[in-house]
Amino acid sequence: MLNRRHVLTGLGAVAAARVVGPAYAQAPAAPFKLDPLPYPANKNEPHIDAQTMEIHHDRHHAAYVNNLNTAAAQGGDWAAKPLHEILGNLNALPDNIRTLVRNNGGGHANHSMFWQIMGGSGGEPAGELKSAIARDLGGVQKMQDDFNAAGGRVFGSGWVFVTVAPDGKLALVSKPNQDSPLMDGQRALLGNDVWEHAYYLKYQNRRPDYLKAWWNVVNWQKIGERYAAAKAGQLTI
Ligand code: MN3
Repeated sequence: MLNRRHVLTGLGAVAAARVVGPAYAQAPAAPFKLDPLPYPANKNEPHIDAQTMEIHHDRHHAAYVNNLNTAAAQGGDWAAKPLHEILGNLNALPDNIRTLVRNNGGGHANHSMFWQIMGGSGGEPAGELKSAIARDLGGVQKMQDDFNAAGGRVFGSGWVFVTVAPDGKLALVSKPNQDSPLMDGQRALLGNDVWEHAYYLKYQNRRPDYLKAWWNVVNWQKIGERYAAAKAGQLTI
């Protein structure tokens, strides 16, 4: 019996490893590092230009990582925890670094998710995820319309997310600055960055055009993997 149980456990672990991609199998802990873009910077052309991708990843995201490490270097046990746990317990942080960690830890988590779900060719999700979108968000077209409208309503800088609960339930949420659904103990299935740095070179003040075009570079296969990981309790960031 013992052997059989070990075999089953082993198979379960292998299956889970296949479902859960390496970038989000385990949320990172300090020292935090900037992973390279998972595709060339021009992969999202013509919808998102290579220069925007490079500046956004190599400078903006890099700055969040550096600032988060600066906060971690000030000491405390908190930095040994995985990022989703840190962001889920901001109140436990020392007062003098809480805002620094909120802004830069949120920025690191949000952008780590963001790169991963782009680099695709848009279209439509499949299978269980498509059914969940129909059930909870009124279908793909309505989800995209509502998401774009929410993105247009963000005043100043922020994000729009579709969150996923452990039971697979989806919801649309927008957040200011670099706040993350992780701060509410939730998980982001997908999200779009509506800070001007995400689109200004190509779209200037036309944020609605950017929001609409962004769906052309979404990678539904990756998002489907994130959905499966969330339902398996293994989506961290
Ligand atoms: Mn950004």
